[in-house]
Amino acid sequence: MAGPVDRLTGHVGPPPLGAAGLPARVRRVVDRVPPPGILHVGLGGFHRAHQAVYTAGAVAAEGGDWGIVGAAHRSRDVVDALRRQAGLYTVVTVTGERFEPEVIGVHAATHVEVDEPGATETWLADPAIKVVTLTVTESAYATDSAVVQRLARGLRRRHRSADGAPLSLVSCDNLPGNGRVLRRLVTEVVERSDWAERARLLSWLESDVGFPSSMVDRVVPAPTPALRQRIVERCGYDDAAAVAGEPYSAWVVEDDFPAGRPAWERAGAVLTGDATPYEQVKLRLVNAPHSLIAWLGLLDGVGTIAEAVAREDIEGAARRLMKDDMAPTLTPPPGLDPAAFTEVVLARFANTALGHTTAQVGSLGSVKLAARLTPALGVWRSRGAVPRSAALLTAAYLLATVSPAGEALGDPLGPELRRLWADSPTPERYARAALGESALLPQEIGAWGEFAAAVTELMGALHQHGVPAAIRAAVGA
Ligand code: CS2
Repeated sequence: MAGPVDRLTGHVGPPPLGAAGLPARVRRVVDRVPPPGILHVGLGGFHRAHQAVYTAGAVAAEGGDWGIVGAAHRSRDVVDALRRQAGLYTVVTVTGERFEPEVIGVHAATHVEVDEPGATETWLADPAIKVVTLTVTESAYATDSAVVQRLARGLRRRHRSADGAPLSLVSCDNLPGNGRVLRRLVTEVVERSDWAERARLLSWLESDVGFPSSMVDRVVPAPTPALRQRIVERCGYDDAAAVAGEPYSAWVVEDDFPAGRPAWERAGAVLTGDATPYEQVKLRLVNAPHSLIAWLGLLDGVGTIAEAVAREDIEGAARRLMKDDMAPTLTPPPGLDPAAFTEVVLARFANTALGHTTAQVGSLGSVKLAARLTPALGVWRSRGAVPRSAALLTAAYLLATVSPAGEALGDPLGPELRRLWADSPTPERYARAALGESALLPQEIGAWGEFAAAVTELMGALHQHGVPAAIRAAVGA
């Protein structure tokens, strides 16, 4: 089938994915979209290149009614595309040399929450749904967040109408103990409600609803028009829901699924009793250096993570953060050697085909620091030693957030930091005020004098002498 005709030029565009058969070089992972069994909240690129790929692999290996109902919050593009493309979309694995497209088809239904209010809750109450997965970003984990409120209302409906059929909610966001956090938040919403059945609902949540924690890992940048164009060229069709990701992918999930789950282990996931050691390694040895690279890069006007980590000084700073300040705070899972993993991570960040922007990784800074840095700071404080690379990370965050690029980073703490910056006579005073007066760090860490002194010193170096000099100052050179 030919694609749309351009009204001005008469040029026939590429057909949309799914209109004609797939080219021989593009593999389709599952032949048929399975009936719904999973509700996913947050239909972004990461979900499409991660959990959906594992589910497609699981269904391809073992079958099962594990189609995904995808709920997008606001954005219509992906929902429109998936509807047009009968649930199909392309995931491309990319490196400098590789461009490997695969077609995923596991989304049985999709909706946009702001257009169909109540749809997510209706699905949550449907006994066909046995698993809910979530990628809603770190900032949605709060009792007053729309996501958590919606989940609580949906669970209430399920408890009433589906005879309380058991299910599990799996957080796939980068937060320590994400499942436990989610359980606590949902429980708090119910406790604070005036719902008559509150007590029964709470005991049902306790006995019949699983909140497994999970560690997710794959670098998946926001898709670009260039990717879409490349797919037209390489695959011969247009795919408005396509996404690209790195070859590396990992998912470790606590095996707490009272109503069953897809055979994700057949697609490479690890099912475990306790995801904590994996989560800690992920946050401290992947996400923390990612943030450092992003903010140092942003401060020097470097556009992508790959370009930033190609700079010897920035790569060295990231390696020291991992080796000196993060690895010594970890009890890694059996078989994981932090030194070897560090090199794997740095090589992943060097992937030039990803085009992952420093602005994307640098966004939502205060929320990310709370998950990536604060727990390790607690360890160092109790040991009475100052982690200098962690202080550099904090200073880089504080300066990037008030830099000209900072406003676009969407950090909830941004406006307050910009106010403190404007009110402070020197960068050093700003650093002190940010640590002492803002909600960036827990009080005891904000009040930790030696750490504050290191951040203040490195803030001064960053501001007066620039990134390379501050990196040298962090190692005391
Ligand atoms: C990144 C993560 O944007 C960010 O904050 O650090 O999205 C990172 O790419 C993934 O967690 C990698 O698994």
